[in-house]
Amino acid sequence: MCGIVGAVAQRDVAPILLEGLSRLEYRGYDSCGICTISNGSLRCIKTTQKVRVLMDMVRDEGCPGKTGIAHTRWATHGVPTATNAHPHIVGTLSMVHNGIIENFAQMKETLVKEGYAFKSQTDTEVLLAQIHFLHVKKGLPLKEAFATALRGVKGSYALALIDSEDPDTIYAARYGSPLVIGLGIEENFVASDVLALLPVTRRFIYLDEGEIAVLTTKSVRIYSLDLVEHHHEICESDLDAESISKGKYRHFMQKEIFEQPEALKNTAMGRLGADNADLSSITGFDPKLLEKTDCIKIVACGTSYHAGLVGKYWLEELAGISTSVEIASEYRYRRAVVKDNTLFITISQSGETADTLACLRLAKKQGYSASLCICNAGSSSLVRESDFAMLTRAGAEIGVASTKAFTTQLLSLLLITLYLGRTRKTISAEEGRKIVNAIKALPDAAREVLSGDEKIKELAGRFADKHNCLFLGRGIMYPIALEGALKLKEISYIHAEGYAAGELKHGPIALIDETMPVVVVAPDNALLSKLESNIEEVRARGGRLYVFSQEGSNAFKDDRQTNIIKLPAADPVLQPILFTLPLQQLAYHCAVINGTDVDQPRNLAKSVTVE
Ligand code: HGA
Repeated sequence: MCGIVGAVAQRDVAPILLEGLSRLEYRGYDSCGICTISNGSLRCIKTTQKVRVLMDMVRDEGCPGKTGIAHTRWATHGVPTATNAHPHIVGTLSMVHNGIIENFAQMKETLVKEGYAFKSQTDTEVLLAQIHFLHVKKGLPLKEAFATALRGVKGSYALALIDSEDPDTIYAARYGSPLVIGLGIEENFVASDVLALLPVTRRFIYLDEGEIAVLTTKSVRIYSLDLVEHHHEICESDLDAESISKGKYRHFMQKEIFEQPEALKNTAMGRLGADNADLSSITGFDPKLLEKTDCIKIVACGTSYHAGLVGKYWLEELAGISTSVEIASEYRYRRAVVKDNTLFITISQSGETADTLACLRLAKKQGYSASLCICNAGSSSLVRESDFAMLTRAGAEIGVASTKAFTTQLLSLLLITLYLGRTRKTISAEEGRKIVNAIKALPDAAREVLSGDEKIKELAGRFADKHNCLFLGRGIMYPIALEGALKLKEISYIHAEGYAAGELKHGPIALIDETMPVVVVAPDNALLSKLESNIEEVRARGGRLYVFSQEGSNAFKDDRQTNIIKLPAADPVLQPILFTLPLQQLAYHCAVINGTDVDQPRNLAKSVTVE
């Protein structure tokens, strides 16, 4: 969501800012803009089109200046128009913002009485006017005006602010939205993600919640909102600038689908013993605390929530631990009852998902025994604020629709289950060895499944013109059906619903006719015969079935109504991971056929940093 880039340098900053914005495009946005300080005045260019159009505008219209800020916006307040796009300007001040100012309406009312008029419908312009009011009308130096205004904010923000009367300084701050400072030589930067700054630096300072930074070419100083100076460690990033190239692939999502064998190998690397998982690489690992877990609460959003649902099946069945899974945006607004020795697990690709992060903060006051996050971004807020962090090691995921982040989350949950099951002796040494061997075989098994891409592409040809689709699964494959449906709707815009197959007759069966494709995730497992009955119910009503089965299974027969897609047989514990892969490929190919923007589907953002 929203990308922020800022630079103060001894060279023109527009190329740095625009390159940074294009590196943040994957987060999803609806408009973009840039503002530099040029000869003592502000030069601002904005558009509702893509960053490459902004680049053309900057080339044609010119945007010189050694200090500047830029932004990709994902609208929360006010429709996506050039006027509502950031940077906003009030007087000599210009600002970009990620987040939501919840009390902007009250602020606006007071400011209107003070004579302020607003060009945009955004909350951001109101906050900027408030800073301007404190600075210009109340006479506070800009740093104090900035801090004072922020102390009065209810909501969340990452901000970068410049003043054409103070042309060598950027003021930045964060609360509830990510922001990182990049350190150069005689130049300094600010951005919402390190990826934006990798071409110019690898040295970063991560701002904490409620901190302000003042950047010049010579220094970076950090303060609390009360303006007490803070000192931070400098972190060296090991990501390289190439981590965001598509390589030989047409889309990031396609690349990321095919990276899964490697990503899964990385997730498991150094985390397997002979018959158990070795979790010592978990940040803050404390075996005693983990072992006394009696219950688990998992909280997440979207695809990560589906990973949590799979985790519940594993944790209850294999480790015998009572587990419940909740959507973060629901959990945070209800009163939860927490039993003794309950471990709180959050799952998020970016580690900045606003609702999930808010739940973690809430959970700390609710009496959980500890918090563990499963996350792909090692320097994210979720990782920094959790007691334990299990990094999924999927590598940068750019496509908005999550693929490798999901399967590596699943593997992380399986490793945690194995560890807890072995220590609680619900998994025997022999079973443990079998799971370890299955995990070792997983990258090759995933590669084999992915090699069926051409077949899935052909199948997508029969799907892409449909308007609705059902995905069915039972047991641990039910969340995989949910995830398959989510993937399809996210990127191909085909309306899809995932259902527990046993629920069919309680409602959705009314939708079945010959125009409705029904995808069934049907590996050989204990529930297969139950699933076969559900499939018969669909056939009897003329439904068109696409059944993902496995080699060696005699359960289904190809006929006029039924298409069988066989996956290589593999250890049952791997089924949720392996059966996810063709569903990702199906969604991808449907989206390509339908000509949608695969990596940046409409209205979606990669890192959902607003609630
Ligand atoms: N509230 C601001 C910024 C939105 C945002 O952070 N999106 O990710 C606006 O609507 O412009």
